[in-house]
Amino acid sequence: MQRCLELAALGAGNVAPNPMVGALLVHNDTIIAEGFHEQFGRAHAEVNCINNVPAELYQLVKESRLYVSLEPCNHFGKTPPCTDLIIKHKIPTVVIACTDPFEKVNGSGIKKLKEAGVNVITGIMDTAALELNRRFFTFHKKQRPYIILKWAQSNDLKIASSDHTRVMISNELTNRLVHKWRAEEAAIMVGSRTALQDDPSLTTRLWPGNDPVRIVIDKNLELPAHLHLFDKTVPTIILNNLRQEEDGNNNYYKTGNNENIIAVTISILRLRNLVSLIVEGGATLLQSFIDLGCWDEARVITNKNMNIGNGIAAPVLKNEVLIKKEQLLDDEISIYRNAAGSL
Ligand code: AOF
Ligand code: ZN
Repeated sequence: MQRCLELAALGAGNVAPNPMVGALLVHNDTIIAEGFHEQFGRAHAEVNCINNVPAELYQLVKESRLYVSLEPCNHFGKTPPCTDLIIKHKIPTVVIACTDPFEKVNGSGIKKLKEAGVNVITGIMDTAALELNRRFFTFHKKQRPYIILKWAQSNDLKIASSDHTRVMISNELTNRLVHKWRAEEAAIMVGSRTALQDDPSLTTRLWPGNDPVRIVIDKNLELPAHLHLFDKTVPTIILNNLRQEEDGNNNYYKTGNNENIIAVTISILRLRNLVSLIVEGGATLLQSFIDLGCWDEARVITNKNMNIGNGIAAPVLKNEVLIKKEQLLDDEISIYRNAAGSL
C-alpha cells in the first residue's frame, strides 16, 4: 500500500478535482504490474495497472491481489466502473486503503465487489491515504474546499507597515516555495485592500504548474482596472455587490449585501468543483476564516531578521497544532493544522 501511495502521488497537479490513486497487482510476493491515475478525465489507476500486466504474465492475474489506495469506483463517470473491470478479470482479492466518499461511489464499489465474491480488505494505511488526498476527502466529506491560510510576518508579528505600503518580508527562495504552493491548489483568494496595496498577480510564474483560479473581494467595484488581478490571463472571480457577468476571464459574481463572504466563496468553489483554496491575505480576511474555524492548514512565514515596528498586526490562529517547522535562509516556515480538522 505504501507503494500504491507513492504511485498515486505521481498524479499530483494533474488529476484534481479527482483524487490521486495508485494500484498494483501482487502475485505471491511479487509485484507484476503497477498503475496510477495520471490525468483528469483519463483512465483510473486500476485500468492502467491491469493494462500494464506483461502479456506473458496475464494468466497470473486471476491468482493475484489488487492493491488500490482508494475504493474502486462503481459508476459511469468519464470512465466505466473499475469494479466491473476487476470482476471481469477475476481478481480474487482487493486490498483498499479507504472508501471513496464521492456520492456516486461511497461504499457501493466495495459492496459490488463483495457481492461478486471478491475478497475485500479495507483500512490498510488509511491515515496516510486520507492525508495524501486531504483536499478531495475534505471536499466530499465536509462539502467545502480544503482551506489553507498563508501569510508572511516580521519577527514582531506584523504583515505590513502602518501606512499599508508593501514590505517584502519573505526572501526569494521562500517566494519560489509559495509559487509551488499556489500550483498545488485549485483557487487562491485575497481581500480588496491586499489587491490594491500589493497589486499581486497570484500566479505560479516562479514554479512550473497551473495557476489557481483567482478570487478577489471588490464590494463596490472600486479597485482600479490596471491591477494585475484583472489582466484576464487567469480565470478570476470578482465578488461584488453590483455586477453579475463574464468579461473574458473576469467573472463578476454578485453577492447579496449582507451575505457572509466566506460562505459565498465556499458555495462558488463547490459549484465549480474547485477542491482547495489558499488564502493569501490580508489580515482581516485571514482572521475571518480563523474566527469561523473555517480553515484546515496555516502556513506562516516569519522573517526572524526583520522588525516592522508600527504596522498591521498579523492574524492570530486559534486551535492550531504545529506540525512542521523549517528554515529557508532568514525565514522560518511554520505549518499548522486546525485541531478540529480531522477527516
Ligand atoms: C477509482 N480509481 O484511479 C480514481 C477514482 O469522471 P471519472 O470517471 O474519472 O470518475 C471520477 C471519480 O472516480 C472521482 O470523483 C472519484 O470518486 C473516483 N476516482 N476511482 O476507482 C481511480 N481516480
Ligand atoms: Zn475507477
